[in-house]
Amino acid sequence: METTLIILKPDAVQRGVVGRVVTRFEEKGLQIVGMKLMQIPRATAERHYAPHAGKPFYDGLLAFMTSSPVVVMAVRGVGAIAIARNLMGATFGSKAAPGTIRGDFGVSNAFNLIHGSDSTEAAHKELGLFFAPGELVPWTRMIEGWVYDLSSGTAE
Ligand code: IDP
Ligand code: MG
Repeated sequence: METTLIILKPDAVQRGVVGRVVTRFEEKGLQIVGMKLMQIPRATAERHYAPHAGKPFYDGLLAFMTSSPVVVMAVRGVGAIAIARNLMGATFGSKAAPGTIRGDFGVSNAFNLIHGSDSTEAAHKELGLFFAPGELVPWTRMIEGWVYDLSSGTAE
């Protein structure tokens, strides 16, 4: 099982598509184990996007991400990091395939609705940036045995 950090960016909140985007994760079978509305402090955005520091789009990205509230989610499942990235689609809305969140909801390069961690290391770091210990809720999902084949003893 993996847990990944998802951010519904300011454009998703302002455009009123939070519910429709969250639904995609629920419908897929991923489990929400953390969720909150927040305005990202500048220092948190800088740490989150540190790998992009110095790139031409970095300053604009920080301004965008701190400009208006976001919804942050912790999402759990077998292979959740890669599944979430596939649900999101390619980085630029103009290039993202139909059927993906970015492909269906946006056309912009920067305003692409959603962030998802891209590796286990990134997920660990980013979950720690946005959720305090105790804010993640490890609840038992009663339909687990219909989302996964549990007959071998592990979720498949
Ligand atoms: P990702 O979000 O698909 O992982 P990254 O390359 O990590 O894409 O870039 C982080 C974010 O920075 C993107 O989601 C997008 O909002 C923004 N971004 C990336 N490249 C560009 C660009 O060339 N122009 C404008 N914004 C960009
Ligand atoms: Mg990235």
